[in-house]
Amino acid sequence: MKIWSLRYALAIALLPSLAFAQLVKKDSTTERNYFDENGTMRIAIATQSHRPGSGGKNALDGPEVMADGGIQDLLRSMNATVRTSSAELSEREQTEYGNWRKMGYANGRLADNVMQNEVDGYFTVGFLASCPSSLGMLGGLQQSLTSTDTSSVSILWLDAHADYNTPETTRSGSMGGMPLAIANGLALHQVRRDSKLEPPLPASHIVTAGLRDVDPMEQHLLDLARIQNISVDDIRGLTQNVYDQMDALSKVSDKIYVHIDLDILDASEMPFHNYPTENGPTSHELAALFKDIFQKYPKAAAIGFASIPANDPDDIGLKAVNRMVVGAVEGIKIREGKM
Ligand SMILES: [Mn+2]
Repeated sequence: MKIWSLRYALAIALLPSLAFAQLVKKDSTTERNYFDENGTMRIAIATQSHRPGSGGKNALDGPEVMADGGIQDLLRSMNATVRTSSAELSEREQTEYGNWRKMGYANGRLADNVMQNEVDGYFTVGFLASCPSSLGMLGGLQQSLTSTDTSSVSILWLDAHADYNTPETTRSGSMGGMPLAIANGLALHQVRRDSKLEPPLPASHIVTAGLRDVDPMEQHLLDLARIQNISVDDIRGLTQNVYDQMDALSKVSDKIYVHIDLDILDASEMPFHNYPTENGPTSHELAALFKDIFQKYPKAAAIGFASIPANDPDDIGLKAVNRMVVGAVEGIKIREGKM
């Protein structure tokens, strides 16, 4: 008798605080801040090593090289705790014979890790084997949101290429040229769903940046969808267009993923990428952009990089990646008053 009444009393006493906890939990944007009570930033490095094809002309070395290329010590020297995860296929998934299906599975595992990082209050830095891994980054951010009613993630896509081809418009047949179209729900729905991105992103949740090598049919699709672009000159000059586009993404979404194909860099910093492209921004200019974006836009929630070439003389590409990660982290520290 006595125990029962004690239980009731406890339950009644706890009810208001439980209800309050629920309310607080719903507001994910104010709850998230990536710092512990001592002001130490929590950063998670998430690697995903599976790619949809052979990797093109040059094998790209990518995720492990980026994760073990000095960035962890660099971040710790900036008063951060760093943890790592890698997206591992289950035994059943490993038996899958199809490379595209496997890509979706690997993205699903990446999505699990990114979601856990968000739940635990860790800022995710993705080191990715190729651009289709961006679907797993988006999937993880979407899964971390408390409501499944809307697609509240958006993407800033920095790349010399739009990667907005579909199986209809592609000339190469490479899935590496399709991830943004897949994220937008134009094609390969099963890959997107395996990446845990459902529903897809509306076109208004997508902004590209630094494009300078777009296929004509791909450009037609971009024009139809009215997808906005931040030019290389906008990046260099931090022009009003940067803020207009970031304002637009902030307005329609709860979490913004910043994705970088390293071939956005000028060929002088990425000489052995599969598709080196001239007239790109430098890593210094991009680091300044990321510092500014992550400082000014609290919804900017993760950053991911794909991928550095195995042939990287003097670690020039690796140093560029580290510089850009530091830029983003500095921006977050400023926005949270920790710098
Ligand atoms: Mn590219």
